[in-house]
Amino acid sequence: MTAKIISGTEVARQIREEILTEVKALEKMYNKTPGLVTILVGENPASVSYVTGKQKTAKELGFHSIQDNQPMDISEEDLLNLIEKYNNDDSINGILVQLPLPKHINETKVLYAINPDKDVDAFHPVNVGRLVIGEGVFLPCTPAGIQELLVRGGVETSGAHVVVVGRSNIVGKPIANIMLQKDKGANSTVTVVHTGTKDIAKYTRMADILIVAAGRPNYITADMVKEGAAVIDVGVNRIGTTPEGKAKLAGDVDFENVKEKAGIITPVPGGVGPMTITMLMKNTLAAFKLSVNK
Ligand code: L34
Repeated sequence: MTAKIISGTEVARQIREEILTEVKALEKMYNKTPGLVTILVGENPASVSYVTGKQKTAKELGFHSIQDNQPMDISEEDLLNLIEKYNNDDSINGILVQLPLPKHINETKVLYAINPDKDVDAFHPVNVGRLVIGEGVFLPCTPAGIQELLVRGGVETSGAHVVVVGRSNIVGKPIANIMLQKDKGANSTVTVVHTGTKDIAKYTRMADILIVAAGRPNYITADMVKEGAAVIDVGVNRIGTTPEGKAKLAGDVDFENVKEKAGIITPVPGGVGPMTITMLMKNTLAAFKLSVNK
């Protein structure tokens, strides 16, 4: 079987159109648009690329958007003060601090500092807790994008066995929690495998839906995938440079071989990545609506 390829770029474009329509209507009513600040510490090339994508999309949607670049050696205290400034800024509905942060800064402390109502990443423990009990206001962007790809890709999730590879706070843990909710686009049986798992392939071969966030290029090979499975590749590995000097990207899935076996598959680039950015816009719009309805 040759898999149907779900284009995240295409699905993201549709969702952005929906967001733009709503933003225009809200602007007429309230004479303002959603405000998003993305804070970038240092100049990690991958982070620069992702944050640039976020800002470009926010501008296209008519958001009030600010890119706040800080030097690699900013102190933890100064970063916390900066977050406090945006917590108190009424024109800002969403605050995103791009991860990873430099080692001298305590990431947990930074995530705690963001007002949960402006936490469009949904990384604050309050939002993590809400998600776990099924009361999520914002869903973390990458997992929300994955769920949306499954739904719009026509994948039946109810009763499906979802196997998640990786247990990060950004992807693995939240997507596992989302998929097990008794909810539309979820209601799945969930298994999480990770570096402590014995015989990972034994589990991946059982997956109706395989979600891979391992951070290892071409880690999932065709023999690890069940015939007809839906395979969502979250990995964005930089494996070199193209002759034009651009970063060469590879997913965590051996796409060329796995696509001959899977029923549905997402590419890298152009799969989950663009969805992550678009779900950030959706969350910022939701935060804006919360603030105007207060
Ligand atoms: N705070 N930190 C915070 N929030 C997030 O949601 C993220 N993440 C992850 C890393 N750190 C974060 C992102 O934004 C990963 N991530 C992300 C965002 C966008 C893309 C990939 C990862 C993306 O647009 N990927 C493109 C290729 C971009 C390129 O060429 O570099 C794609 O098509 O996959």
